[in-house]
Amino acid sequence: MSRFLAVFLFALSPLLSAEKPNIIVIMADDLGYGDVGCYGAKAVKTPNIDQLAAKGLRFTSGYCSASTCTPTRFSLLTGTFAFRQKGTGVAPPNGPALIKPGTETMASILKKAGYATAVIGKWHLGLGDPKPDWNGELKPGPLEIGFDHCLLLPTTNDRVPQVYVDDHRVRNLDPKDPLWVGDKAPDENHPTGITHRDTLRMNWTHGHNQTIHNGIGRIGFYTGGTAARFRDEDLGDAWINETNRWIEAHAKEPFFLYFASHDIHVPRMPHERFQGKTTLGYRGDAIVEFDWSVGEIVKTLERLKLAENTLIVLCSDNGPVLDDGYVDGAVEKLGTHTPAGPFSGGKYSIYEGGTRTPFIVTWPSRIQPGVSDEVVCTVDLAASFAALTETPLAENACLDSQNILPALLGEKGAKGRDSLLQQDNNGTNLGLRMGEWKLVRMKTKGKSQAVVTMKTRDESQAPLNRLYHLSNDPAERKDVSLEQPERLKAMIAKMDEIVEAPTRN
Ligand code: NG6
Ligand code: CA
Repeated sequence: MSRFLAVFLFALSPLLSAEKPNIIVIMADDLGYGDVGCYGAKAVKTPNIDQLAAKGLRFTSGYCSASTCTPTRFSLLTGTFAFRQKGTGVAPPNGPALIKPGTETMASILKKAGYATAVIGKWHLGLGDPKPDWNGELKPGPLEIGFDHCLLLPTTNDRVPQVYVDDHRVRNLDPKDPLWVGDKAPDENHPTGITHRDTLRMNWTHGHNQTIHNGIGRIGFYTGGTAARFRDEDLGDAWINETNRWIEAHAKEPFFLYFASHDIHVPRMPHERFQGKTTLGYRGDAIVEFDWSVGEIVKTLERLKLAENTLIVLCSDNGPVLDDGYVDGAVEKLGTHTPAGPFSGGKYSIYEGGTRTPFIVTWPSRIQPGVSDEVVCTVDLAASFAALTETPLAENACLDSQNILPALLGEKGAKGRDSLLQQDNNGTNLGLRMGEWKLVRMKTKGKSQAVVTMKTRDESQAPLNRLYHLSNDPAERKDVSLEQPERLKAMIAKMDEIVEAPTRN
């Protein structure tokens, strides 16, 4: 290359390929703001996550975009709020691929930027069109929207089937024992969590009483694929083994890994070596397993001398829940632990506990350690990574993703979001944060919405629109909408504006 060309290229791109950081998004499942040590947890020790926070930026206002899994993951990858596309609530076992091929995603952006890309862990964004072909090619899926490789738990582990999807195929599937998945029992003798409840090793409280696998009732029915089925206890190890293998194979090129742990979603069944590690039951033990995974990833990066130039974002897909359908001790053994920290609500809720979660960003060679109070959200990672790698975004792509890279990197004076919309599962109920103010807009007065630090609050008399001052009242207990009619009006108008039109800046 001529010197001129080199100088020209250098001027054009301050981030030459050698300097491009590797990017790892570690997304926990149902991990609450108060569930880890560096956010105040005492009953469970998370040394690896705490170490990450000590070396990077710990956000006190880091959010996921929805209070359930599928919509948060949809908007994480597409940079567009899930409520803009119908059918993006919690995906069923035979649900189709929700992100259509050709959609710009975090993975396709980084692939264009020259990254090797992979997703390892829980998918829960549907496979196939119009439904998954479990015995054939499972596509479209991650490989059709920018990932080079995937090893997946196809839905979520309380839903069938318990098999790994390796690129386009179910791993270890014996063609002589085809896998069948359906939403009705295949025959009247099919054992279920209802007919064989006394054989279960983890009882159910609601739902989760259809096909039984590994002594645990699930949502949905399946038969066959016996050799392909995994043990719940082995999931954490499977993700780490694959991660180590994949990172080693791509150590010499920039890579992007979306590491989607299943911890600490139900059924909580951590590996035997983590069982009993906390006083909180399997929910706490699964947090320890998650923390172990984080430590293993960091260790691998250090061993391969990649740690300095790897940007890691650690986040969660929604807030915490105790009883999510199984009897696993989470309720009985809670003690004084506060999974949502100082906030109200949790999973399914539009209160802060539903979406304000641990959010840590590290990049040792670039980020100064510290704590940031800037408002940042998982929906913004797509546009921010596009900016980081200088990849232009198409007009119709990542419609709600704002480039907040300087705030994510903790640059001096850098601002996060001015306003942030939050949705529940289907976007029926919405929240809007603007500075210290929070508008909660209910369409329905659901019981699950009204949870104060995991306890039910009677909201039968509450108005549908409520206003809270978050620094005075982080638990959103004192509605000030009557005292602040002008502010209420302005925030409702702002919410309408965001709902009607995308918000990319
Ligand atoms: C709910 C399930 C819950 C969990 C959730 C999805 C019942 C009664 N409840 O419908 O257990 O699976 O969906 O969780 O079936 S998420 O984190 O993947 O969004
Ligand atoms: Ca979740």
